[in-house]
Amino acid sequence: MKGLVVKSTGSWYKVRLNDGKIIDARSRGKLRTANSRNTNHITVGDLIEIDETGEDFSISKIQDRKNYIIRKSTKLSKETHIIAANIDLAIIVTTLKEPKLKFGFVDRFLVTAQAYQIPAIIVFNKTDLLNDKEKAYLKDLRAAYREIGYESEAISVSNNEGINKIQELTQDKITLFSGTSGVGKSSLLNKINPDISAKVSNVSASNEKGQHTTTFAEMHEINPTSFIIDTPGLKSFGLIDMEPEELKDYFPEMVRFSENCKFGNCKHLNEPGCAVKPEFEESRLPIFRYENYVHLYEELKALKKND
Ligand SMILES: Nc1nc2c(ncn2[C@@H]2O[C@H](COP(=O)(O)OP(=O)(O)O)[C@@H](O)[C@H]2O)c(=O)[nH]1
Ligand SMILES: [Mg+2]
Ligand SMILES: [Zn+2]
Repeated sequence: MKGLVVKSTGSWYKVRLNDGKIIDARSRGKLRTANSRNTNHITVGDLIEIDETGEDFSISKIQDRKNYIIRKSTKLSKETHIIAANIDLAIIVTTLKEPKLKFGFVDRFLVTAQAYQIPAIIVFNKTDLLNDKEKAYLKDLRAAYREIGYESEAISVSNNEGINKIQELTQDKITLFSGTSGVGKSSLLNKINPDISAKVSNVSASNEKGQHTTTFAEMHEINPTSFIIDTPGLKSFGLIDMEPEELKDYFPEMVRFSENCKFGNCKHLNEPGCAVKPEFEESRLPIFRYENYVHLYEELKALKKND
């Protein structure tokens, strides 16, 4: 029998069989996939084979993954967690306020998606909370991301705005929802399919921090061909193992201009004849992206030192 892992709790897994039935299965010993590093744990999104012995189901094989996404347990930690596998689309859900926009998180996630070649889009939720000035700011921000190469949507789950568009985008796909807690991932899921009833947290106005209500990534069936993976409220999101020199390759706007740099290995920091840095400095590309690049570069450098 073949199935799709929809939830992983460590030793037990919820598996969706091809006929739509959900069963509990156990993993049998150590399983390896061909393209795994330290990520040979069964994860949400894995396509697996199942043996049935009496009442028991055990996972006997993981199919090779098309892709997978991991995160560091904490920013500077070496320990990695695999979040999900076989993702068709990554949606980073965020807000301008309640909670306040965390640029770092957005770009960090975009870098990760880029590194794994997973198409990514940004969804700005809670537009109902924005005044005219903030709406104008969001418009500029979305234009900046579009210029770089990332599409985005502005939605309001509360006001039912833009939900159809998200339904369209996620149809016939396995989509990963990511974003800090409190931005409305579970609310959006429930709106897309009211049968799901994912737990919605309360964001207290005083600290603007969402509560931590989801612990494990879980895949929800929207319809028999569309699935959405809700991820735990990630506070920090460490970069995957990569060389600091590699980071520039995951900023598509840098790749676009880098062929005009004097040096082939230009990191666009302080090298002479760099064609990329002036694009940001002279405002043809958004400077916040460059600042986030430098920040992430320093972080990767620091990680190397700790080795
Ligand atoms: N004003 C407003 N609040 C929203 C919207 N969407 C979700 N919320 C609220 O934001 C809080 C956190 O939502 P939740 O779905 O649990 O966020 P998650 O942590 O990302 O899953 C809840 O109180 C929701 O009611 C929205 O579009 N507008
Ligand atoms: Mg949630
Ligand atoms: Zn350069």
